[in-house]
Amino acid sequence: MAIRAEFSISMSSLRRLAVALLACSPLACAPLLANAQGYSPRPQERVSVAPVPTPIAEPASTPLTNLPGRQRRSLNGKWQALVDGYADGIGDWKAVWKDRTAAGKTQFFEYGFDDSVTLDVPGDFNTQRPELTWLEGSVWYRKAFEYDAAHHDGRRLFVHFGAANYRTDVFLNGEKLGSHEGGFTPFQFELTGRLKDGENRLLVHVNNERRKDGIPAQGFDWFNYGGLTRDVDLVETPATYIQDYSLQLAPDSLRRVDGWVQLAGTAPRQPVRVRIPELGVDVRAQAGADGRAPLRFEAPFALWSPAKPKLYRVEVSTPQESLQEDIGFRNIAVRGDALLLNGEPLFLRGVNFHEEIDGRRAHSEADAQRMLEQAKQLGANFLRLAHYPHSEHLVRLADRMGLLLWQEIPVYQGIDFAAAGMQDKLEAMLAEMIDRDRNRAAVIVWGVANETSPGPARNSALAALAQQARRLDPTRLVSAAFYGPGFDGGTLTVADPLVASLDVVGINEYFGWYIPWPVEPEQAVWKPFGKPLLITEFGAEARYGHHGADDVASAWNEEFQAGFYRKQLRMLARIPFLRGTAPWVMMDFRSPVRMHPFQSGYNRKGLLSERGERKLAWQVIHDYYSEVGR
Ligand code: GCB
Repeated sequence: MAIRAEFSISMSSLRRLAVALLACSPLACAPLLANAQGYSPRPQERVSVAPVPTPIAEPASTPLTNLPGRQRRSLNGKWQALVDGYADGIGDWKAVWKDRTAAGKTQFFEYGFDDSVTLDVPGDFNTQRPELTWLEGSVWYRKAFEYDAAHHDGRRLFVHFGAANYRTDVFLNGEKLGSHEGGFTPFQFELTGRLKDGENRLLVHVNNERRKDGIPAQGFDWFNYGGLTRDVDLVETPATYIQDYSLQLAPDSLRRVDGWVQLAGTAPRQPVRVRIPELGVDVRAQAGADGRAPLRFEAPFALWSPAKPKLYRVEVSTPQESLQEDIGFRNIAVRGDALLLNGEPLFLRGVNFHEEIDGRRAHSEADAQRMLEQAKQLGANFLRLAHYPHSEHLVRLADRMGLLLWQEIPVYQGIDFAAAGMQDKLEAMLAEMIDRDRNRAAVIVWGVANETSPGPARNSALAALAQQARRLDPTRLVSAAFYGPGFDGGTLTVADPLVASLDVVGINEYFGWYIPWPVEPEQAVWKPFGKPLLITEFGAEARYGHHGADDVASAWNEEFQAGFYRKQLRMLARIPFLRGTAPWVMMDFRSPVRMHPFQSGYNRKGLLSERGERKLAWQVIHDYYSEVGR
């Protein structure tokens, strides 16, 4: 399987060249050739302009959780946009970030937002204008908003981004607020004290070039949608505010919450109160100098489960602020190789999803609704969100619809674990994912990696991440998806030191597609891990509407794919410690590395076509899920 990783990287470089030579408009080709150094004119032209200081990045504040429960103003909608082919505007010379307006007829700036195109936020930029289809480069976004200083006196204001892919620099009125790296997790900057009365302008530079030291790195099997892909909000808080809280059942209990509330601000020693009126819970605690208020209480919860996704209205308050949201209470645990939900054995009838719908990055609650309904129709109770945190809308909806989730960070295949600063980036990304969703009952597994190869730097990095996940959230399971098993002395197993650090083992297993069957399915013997096993991926390609014999893989037909799954299920039925399966994948999805004529830029392992048409394999899995674990 390691060969597959290299293959996809070299194929993607080839794709870039092919695209550059054959398909691009000059605009889209530019970033393929750029090395992001930026273009500068000849030195004598420079001297006539006063040097502009390089903006200094400031650390972002920790993103606020429970955004829907806060006082906020959406900045979604049309943003003015400039396409910066060579990522030239970020430097001191072009300095697009200064958002200058020419004074008089003799001053010229070679950029301008006033008559620029607009892009919808949220939304990837690639699918909004044909000339941006293949863009892997920089786009500048601008949005003006009004601020009334008198009205907001004593309050704090933050600009919060649900996600932006991949690297983002944010400026307010020509001053840098900070930068963020990572395409799928929220981040924010504080605006307090920097706002003008009246009109203010936010400028956001988003660059989606794939990077060798990125997470994910340069080779991955999905479309690299760039831009402001999720909601943008202005959020207002009191001077000392509720930053986050954890209200979940303790790992060893079906009644007890071991939680905390975290305050941030200048006066963190404040009384804190948590109420769940429906249960008569009214708990008070005191935050210390670090703003942390630990709390513990018991209540006769009706436990959340896929069959009954009960949510309680919870109120968290301080004397200055009161936040409400709906929270479910459930317990997920591992005992030996058993997986237990609320103390009962659980089988995960799963399916994998990418965050894509109608050939674009999905981002809204309506998108999530369509995706989750498909999972329900299949008979699934579990989704693996591949290969990055999906939008908060989807996670909250899963809470309401009773779907369990595996959520992972995009630690995918060829990560350069030894790169400078990599561990910090990994830890920041993991924390951003956990901080956003730690109160969502639906989420039961934090995934720390997908298909990474053992080695000293990787082993220690991922073991540390697994520990960090437990430290940040002791109420959920930690896992990773491994390259599919080796055949060792007659038994199938994964020999990887990382297994020891995980609660659950995930295996991506492609016998009959990438890997010839090592034995007949009925003869396959799997070595126990002493932990639950999930087959986190298995799948084969078929183009919807193509029919033929079920034993001819090269025909890419539906019968072959359905037969592939039937054969797989014969093997899976014989693994005593199997606790769940997730076919790869729910829907065909865009992937530039897929170059077979039947693929034409799509990974075609979907049970559904990209338009939602059911392939024969859908019925095979549907039938299986109407029986297994019921
Ligand atoms: C995998 C990867 C997934 C790919 C899939 C495939 O193992 O985890 O991202 O899309 O295989 O179709 O090759």
